[in-house]
Amino acid sequence: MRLLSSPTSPYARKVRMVALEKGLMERITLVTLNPLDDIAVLAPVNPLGKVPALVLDSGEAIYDSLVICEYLDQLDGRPALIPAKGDARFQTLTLHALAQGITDAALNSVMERRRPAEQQSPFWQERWQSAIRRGLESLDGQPRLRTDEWDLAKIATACALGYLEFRLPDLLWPERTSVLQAWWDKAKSRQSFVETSP
Ligand SMILES: N[C@@H](CCC(=O)N[C@@H](CS)C(=O)NCC(=O)O)C(=O)O
Repeated sequence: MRLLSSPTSPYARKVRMVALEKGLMERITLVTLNPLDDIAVLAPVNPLGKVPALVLDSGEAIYDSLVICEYLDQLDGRPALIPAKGDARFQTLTLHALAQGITDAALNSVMERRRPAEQQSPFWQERWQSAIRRGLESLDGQPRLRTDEWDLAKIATACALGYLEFRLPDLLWPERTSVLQAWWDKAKSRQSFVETSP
């Protein structure tokens, strides 16, 4: 399998963490590219022009990051990171959506800050940054963060916080996020997180 990836993409990091957690990296060739500069390579695989994208040995392409994580999770490697069914599955996917939504808002905010000042929208910046603040406060209240096992939701949370620390450290930490901060202090030393550092 070939994983089209960029070293700074929080979405690609999530996929790489899943592959590491499941012991699947030996089956994956990492193809590092820049989605903006290397669109000629990326678009034939993912018409949306985004990383990550996974190309199977059959030539079939899989995207986006959640679908790739699901694909890797159902290969042989252990442990399972997304529960197969029931309440646990939807709790994990919802918590993943929360972490992913924080990442989406952070990425939007970063891209907006790179535009010429006169073209930037204070309205959207405020909306994205409010979503990040509320999202972090919501993560802080999640009982999952008090458990030891890792799953896709925790991986996505680590990637969201890692991206904020990397690109928007001023948005970390809002008030009332002490549980999340304590969790983050430990999560940062997870091997799969360390190995995928941007
Ligand atoms: N929902 C997608 C988001 C992927 C994404 O936005 N990747 C960024 C890099 S961090 C990208 O490739 N951006 C290029 C573009 O939007 O044109 C996923 O989860 O994989």
